[in-house]
Amino acid sequence: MNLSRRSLLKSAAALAVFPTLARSAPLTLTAREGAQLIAPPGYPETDIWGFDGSVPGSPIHLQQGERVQRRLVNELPQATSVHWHGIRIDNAMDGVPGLTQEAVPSGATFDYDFIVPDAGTYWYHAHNKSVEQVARGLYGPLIVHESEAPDVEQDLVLMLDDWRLDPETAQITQDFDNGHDLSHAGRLGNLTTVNGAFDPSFPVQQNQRLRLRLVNAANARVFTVGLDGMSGWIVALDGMPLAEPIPIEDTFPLAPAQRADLLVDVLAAETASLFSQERDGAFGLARFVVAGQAASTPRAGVRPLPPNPLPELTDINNVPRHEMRLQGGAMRWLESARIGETELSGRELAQLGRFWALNGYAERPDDPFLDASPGSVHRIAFVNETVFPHAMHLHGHHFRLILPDGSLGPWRDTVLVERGETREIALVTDNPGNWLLHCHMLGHAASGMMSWYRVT
Ligand SMILES: [Cu+2]
Repeated sequence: MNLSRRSLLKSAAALAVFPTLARSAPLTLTAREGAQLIAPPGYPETDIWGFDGSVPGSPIHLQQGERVQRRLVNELPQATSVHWHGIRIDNAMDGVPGLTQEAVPSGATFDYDFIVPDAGTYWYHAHNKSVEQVARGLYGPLIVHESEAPDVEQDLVLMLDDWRLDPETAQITQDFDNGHDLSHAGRLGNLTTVNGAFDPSFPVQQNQRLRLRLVNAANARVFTVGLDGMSGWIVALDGMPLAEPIPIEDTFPLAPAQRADLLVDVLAAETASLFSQERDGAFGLARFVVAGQAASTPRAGVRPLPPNPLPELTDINNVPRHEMRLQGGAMRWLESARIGETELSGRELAQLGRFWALNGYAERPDDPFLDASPGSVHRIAFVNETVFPHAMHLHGHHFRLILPDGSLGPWRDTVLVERGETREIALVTDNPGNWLLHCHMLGHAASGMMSWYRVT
């Protein structure tokens, strides 16, 4: 083909007139209303808000090190944003209104563009008015695959949620700012789902090995997860592989926002199940219906997943230790706390819907809780002075738990701090930016448990 200078100029002009045709159109993630059967069969569909109109929202699957590009399109009647939970991300893409970006108004868009450095099980969710928006269904899975995936027959993402529905209409009750919930355990529901469905079933074969990627997307419920008819190992927590997989011998807690990757073998001849053990008994979350045999015996043993490129963190002696006291809530009512530099009484705070505080602040303070230089090591002690558990989440970094004997435990991004307990963590602040630090019981975050730290 022989292009004249004139036709070259013409095509250049065409590119200028239709620039979007010259580039590939961005992939979109549309936050919008939808309807879905959440409740058991026989109930009407529930009106939800979802990414691309469903709950969970569109799954995002990538290879480790790949780039995520999504144009958030907000078709909701409220401003929103997206937080990519557990991704050690570029700060500007972290999705926190007022800290890393402005909330995206109705009808507007925002382009997210970042690299995923770590393989594992992550999730994304709305981060504006989260107590309402996540409760309405604005979350989805973000799965980053290892270059060498473990040998399994099925890789299943199971997003656990807890809904408060009107038992007559199956519609979401809209009491998101209910003071009783905010000041107690948070918004606990009356219906649990996996992947937006009540008691779903998955076809399996006996002696199949499954990877179960559990994600707790609930506002406030700590699931106490157990397996029946399956046995196996926890191989990753909050996305990060365990150096030594933990055999599952009992139930284990999965707090809001936490993830656990399991490798399990199906032992049952008919039905296996995933359940949650609550105070008043166990209830089923999902069933695994067995049809046929994959092998005559289960596989032997398990190997750890390949490690992620986390910073070196071995010596935590002689590093600064920062205390964060978790305060307030029912039965430990705040006497006073600050909003900005104004000290308010507990009564005044309650009138503003504030029931909790972190180190005396009932709102994200102007100054960071921790001002860290890049690459420095810090210990944070969460001192729970309340009578409720809290799931403390750091944006931007994973941290290591410090075990009671002082040794370093698994990497996590969310730590469950039980009532009256002190949990210590250690981290290397290697990711510059302004990072949120908050309770992931979303009602607690909305009513005071918000702070932040800075790496500059
Ligand atoms: Cu909390």
